[in-house]
Amino acid sequence: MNEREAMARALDLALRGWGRVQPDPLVGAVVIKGTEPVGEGWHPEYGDRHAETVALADAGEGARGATLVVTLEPCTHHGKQPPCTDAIIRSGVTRVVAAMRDPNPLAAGGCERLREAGIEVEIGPLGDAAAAMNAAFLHRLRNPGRPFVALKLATTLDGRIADAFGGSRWISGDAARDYVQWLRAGFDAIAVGGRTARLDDPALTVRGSVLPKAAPRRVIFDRIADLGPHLTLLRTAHETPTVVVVAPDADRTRVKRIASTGATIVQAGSLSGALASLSEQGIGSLLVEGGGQLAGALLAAGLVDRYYWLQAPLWLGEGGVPAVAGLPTRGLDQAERWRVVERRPLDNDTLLVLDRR
Ligand code: AOF
Ligand code: ZN
Repeated sequence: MNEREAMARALDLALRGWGRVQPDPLVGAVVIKGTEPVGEGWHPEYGDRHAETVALADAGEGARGATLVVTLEPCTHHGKQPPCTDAIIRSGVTRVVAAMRDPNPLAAGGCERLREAGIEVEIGPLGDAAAAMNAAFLHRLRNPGRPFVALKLATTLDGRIADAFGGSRWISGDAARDYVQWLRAGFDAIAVGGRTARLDDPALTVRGSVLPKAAPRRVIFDRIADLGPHLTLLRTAHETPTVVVVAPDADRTRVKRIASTGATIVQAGSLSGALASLSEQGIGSLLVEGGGQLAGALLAAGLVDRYYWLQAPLWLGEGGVPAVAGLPTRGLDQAERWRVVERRPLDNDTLLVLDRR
């Protein structure tokens, strides 16, 4: 196993913390001696041990003279855990390879600290993959005023999310649905627009292989506050916290009826105002699952950071419901181009993960 392979392994290990570590980052680490892996670990849970200390403990005496390969620059601070740099220096590791620096000012500076102690440090291998994995963590440090917003849409080849007859449930296959369950676990909240809440009556709960440390909250964007208390999201608002975003001039009686289900009401005059309020309520990452109106409005306002596109191999034609509505017309020379982060087959469907440049 060379250092690059060790970093790829460390990234895989880091993902085992998905759903358990937010708002802290996913981190994985591998200790190699020559080309022999002698220890590995990951940050398993918010507040729990850091990846480096787990990997070093796994390596034991094997760490002496070895190389520590880790997906994030080791921390220097006393937080919920002691500084990883101290553990690394004690371990006898002589070289550290980190995929990226830690932009958290509280934890940063590990690189310098280790070099002062005579340890060789390299930063950078697979840095893009490490950054993509921790996009929400990085967003929070750069832009704490609004949540990291990801849009997830399962569409047909012709970009439809429902047929002309109201059917929208089974566009993608089982593997794509399992993936969405996994995806949800890593977000602070899952959102839909009011129309989708009324038509699909979704539960937006996590029912997959990862049990999130805290169940994601549910958010409904419904300016007109036209949500009946029988909707699943409102019926279960006492079990799983639910936020309803309404316009300041929404009908008072309707708003009261929604509030009486136990849902929290957020009044906002704009989408960016709504996101700022959600962020104040502790929602640092939001997965938006449609519908087309909400998706289009967020995209048009430049408020989507990441796009998870599940494309299913069928088409529904002109009468089908478009995945994204109301985007302004663009010429090719002006079109917003997104960066491909991941591309993966999920049985017959295709996952495409895109980031805004
Ligand atoms: C590492 N290795 O595995 C992780 C790091 O409160 P604490 O002590 O858990 O520190 C959290 C901060 O430390 C977090 O915001 C990030 O900057 C860094 N996380 N650092 O060396 C790890 N999870
Ligand atoms: Zn640490």
